[in-house]
Amino acid sequence: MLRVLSGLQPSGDLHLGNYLGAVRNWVADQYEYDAIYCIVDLHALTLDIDPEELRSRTYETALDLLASGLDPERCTLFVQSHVAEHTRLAWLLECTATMGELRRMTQFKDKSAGRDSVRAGLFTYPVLQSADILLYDAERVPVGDDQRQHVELARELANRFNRRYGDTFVVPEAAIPKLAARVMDLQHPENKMSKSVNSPLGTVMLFDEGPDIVRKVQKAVTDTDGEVRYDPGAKPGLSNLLELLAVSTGRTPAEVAGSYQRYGDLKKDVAEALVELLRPLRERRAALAGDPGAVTALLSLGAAKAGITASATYERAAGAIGLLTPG
Ligand code: ATP
Ligand code: LTN
Repeated sequence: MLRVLSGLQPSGDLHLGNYLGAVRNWVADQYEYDAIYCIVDLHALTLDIDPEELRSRTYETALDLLASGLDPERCTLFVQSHVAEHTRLAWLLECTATMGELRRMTQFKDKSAGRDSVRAGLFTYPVLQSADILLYDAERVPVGDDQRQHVELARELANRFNRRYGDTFVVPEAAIPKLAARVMDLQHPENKMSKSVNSPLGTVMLFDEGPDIVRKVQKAVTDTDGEVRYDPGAKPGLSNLLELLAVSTGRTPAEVAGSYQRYGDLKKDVAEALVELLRPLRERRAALAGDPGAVTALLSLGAAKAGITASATYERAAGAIGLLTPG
């Protein structure tokens, strides 16, 4: 069965972009593939995060993912730091990657811009991500559009390692959705909706109450030409709304655009569709929050399962690169 792997940082509450660009597709993939999903707590250390907050967010992220529909009977869900091979393989890959290729990573450029002190981990972040992927022989990596370059790097490192040391890694491919691969901020539609940017009105959180979702959509920034038309370049705000309605109702943005004359009517239907889309998630989360022990137990089971594959791949890579097998 085809292997799928993806990861999510426990760096904040989930938003609609995370759900539509990634997590919703993870849920679908668990029914078709051998699916492994990882809460990447080590990646969250690349920016400033309070220790207590990291701990609680890691747990909350697990709850969010389960509420989104991940089913531990159908997929493996675990915390990255619970499987030591991620950092062990990352070192072998750091000795495969070059400074030049890491310097070209746009996420590094964005996240380091304007800071006078940048953590070395932020620079090597994409190498750890490559380790996450390559450890599990993943063929498919479902992510939003912003991760395209990181998955490309994982492909490049896998190929380079295989050429140098013999066939060791499966070469992965990004699976990026056709719609909603880049959900834009409702207030700043030229930017992607993001966990690490403070834009409360522009970001629809996955567990926002219905009235908050309605208010945010009503206040969404559009344009003044008054024509309902799908044109992300010229009309980013309106096109974002059209995409949101299209993805929630299984149509294309152009089809959706054809059914509206007025921005106000479109906004009303977008808000309604999002409230309905997210309602079951909110209900499931409330049910899960009552049983923290069950979630922790499930994560440790996930790590044990993931660890079996991870250690086999690591041993293979360590052997290929010439590390002496411990006796
Ligand atoms: P940050 O913006 O702080 O980097 P994030 O919101 O991008 O955080 P991540 O944990 O880095 O969150 O991303 C989890 C998944 O969600 C990734 O697959 C990413 O591609 C996807 N994703 C994030 N933002 C969006 C968005 N606005 N639209 C579509 N997909 C997104
Ligand atoms: N860098 C990703 C999170 C991430 C990931 C991964 C995604 C870490 N490891 C492995 C896919 C596969 C992000 O910021 N969204």
